[in-house]
Amino acid sequence: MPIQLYGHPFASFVWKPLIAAYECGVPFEFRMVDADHPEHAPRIAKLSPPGQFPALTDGSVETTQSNAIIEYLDRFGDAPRMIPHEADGAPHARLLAHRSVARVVDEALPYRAFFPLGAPDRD
Ligand SMILES: N[C@@H](CCC(=O)N[C@@H](CS)C(=O)NCC(=O)O)C(=O)O
Repeated sequence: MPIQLYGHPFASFVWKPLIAAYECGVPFEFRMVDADHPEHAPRIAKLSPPGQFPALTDGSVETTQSNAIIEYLDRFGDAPRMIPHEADGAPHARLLAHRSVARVVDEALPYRAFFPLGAPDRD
C-alpha cells in the first residue's frame, strides 16, 4: 500500500508535506479530510486526536505534524536532502521551515473565512 497523506488542499500546513512529496518524487495517495469524505474521519481522529492534519501513514508508520512528515518523506527519492545531515545544517533547515510557516499562516488568515477549517497553530 502506498504512503497515505491525509489533509485538505486549502490547508497551508498540508502544502508543506505535499511540496516535500512532490520534491522527493514520493508516490502517495491523498486522503481528503472534509465533509464530503466522511469515510476518512475515523482514521484522522485516531491519527490526530485534536483533529488536525496533515497526517501520514506508511504501513506501521503513522505520524502527524507537517515537519515530522517532511522528515519522514525526506529519506525517499534521489532529490537533494531537504534536512541536511551536516551538524549545523539541520537546525537551520528547521528554523527556515518554522519561519516560512509562520509567514504562510499569517498570509492565509484573511482567506480562512472561505472554508470551514479550525484555526491552525503556529508550530
Ligand atoms: N503543527 C501542525 C499544525 C497543523 C494545523 O494547524 N492544521 C490545521 C489545518 S492547516 C488543522 O488541522 N486545523 C483543524 C483543526 O485544528 O481542527 C502541523 O505542523 O502539522
